Amino acid sequence: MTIRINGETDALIIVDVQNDFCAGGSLAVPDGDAIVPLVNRLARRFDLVVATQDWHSAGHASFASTHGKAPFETVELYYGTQVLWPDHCVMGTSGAAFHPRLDVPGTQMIVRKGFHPGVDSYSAFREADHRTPTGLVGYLRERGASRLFVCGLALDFCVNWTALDGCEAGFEVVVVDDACRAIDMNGSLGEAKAAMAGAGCRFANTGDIADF
Ligand code: VGL
Ligand code: ZN
Repeated sequence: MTIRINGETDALIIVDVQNDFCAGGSLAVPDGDAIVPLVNRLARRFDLVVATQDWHSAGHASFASTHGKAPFETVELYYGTQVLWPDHCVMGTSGAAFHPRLDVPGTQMIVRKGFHPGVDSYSAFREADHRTPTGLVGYLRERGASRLFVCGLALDFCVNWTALDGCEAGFEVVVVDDACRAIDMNGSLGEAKAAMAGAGCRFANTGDIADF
């Protein structure tokens, strides 16, 4: 399979390549840093590049500490079951900054998400209440994008939700597998891949992209 990038209609979405999700971070994704060189190269192949930043208020509802619970326990919030995480990506902190070796100067739009204190937002498109939009669907449509390539962290959470919402919004979605890493807790990676495949997302590796 060789995929040719179309500068007019393809967009790259780089999900949450931030310090707290990389080695030494509070919610480090195993081997997360390994994708950075691939993401840097990928970004140079696209005319339209969007990056997301997990960007939580202090005391966020997705933090275990907020509920006096342990990380990776769950809690019921008004929109459903929420996995509880170590405090991470608090807005303005170094943990929320992009990885220092992420070198994607052509990025045109940065979407921050998860800043409402009471609701999480894994997806680049809408918050976990499945209602509140980030505005990214409109942005991409206005910019003429019809196919989205998604890479980043973590494959089973923010990449997954972004890919699913992208499909639902009517975009063709290609998940760039080798430019992602997963948290993989309690089978979450297998479930995420099945959900993405079921929704019509395609999977590719960077090597499948022409002239990569
Ligand atoms: C993420 C857990 C909590 C992610 C963000 O970027 O996949 N995971 N917040
Ligand atoms: Zn988060």
